[in-house]
Amino acid sequence: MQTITEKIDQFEAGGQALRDAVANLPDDVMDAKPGPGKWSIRELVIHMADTDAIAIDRMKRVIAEDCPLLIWADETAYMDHLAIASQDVGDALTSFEVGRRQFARVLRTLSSETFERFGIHSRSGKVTLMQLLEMYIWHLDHHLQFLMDKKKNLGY
Ligand code: NI
Repeated sequence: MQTITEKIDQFEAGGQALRDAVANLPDDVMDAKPGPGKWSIRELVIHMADTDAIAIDRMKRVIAEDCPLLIWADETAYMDHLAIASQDVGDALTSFEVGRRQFARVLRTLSSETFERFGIHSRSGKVTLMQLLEMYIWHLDHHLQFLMDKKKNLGY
């Protein structure tokens, strides 16, 4: 089983993993929609940055506030309404990477008891800091699998 330190390292390493996954891909590949899943690789990267902004905010609240309410976000509505095509993939990668690097510094200072603190998600109920950390490590792995399969289907 992974230690807390190993989980934090894995969370932080996600920034480089996402960057490596899209390195040197031409624009037409970034925008193609080959499946699996309906998003292009560009949309997927923007989704990762958008979701991590929410993820890190949730974890900050659980650390700093008592039993905070964590509001559900509709990822499809974000994709439909937030001008994804106008956003920059390079900036999304930087935002994702810097956000994780900076927040990993915070996580490394916390006691193991702090990882048992919790918030209340508006749809799924009680969730601990440890569960949130594991969820967002999983979230990147989950989408990286889609990304790799999309690349393979485009001959990359
Ligand atoms: Ni997702």
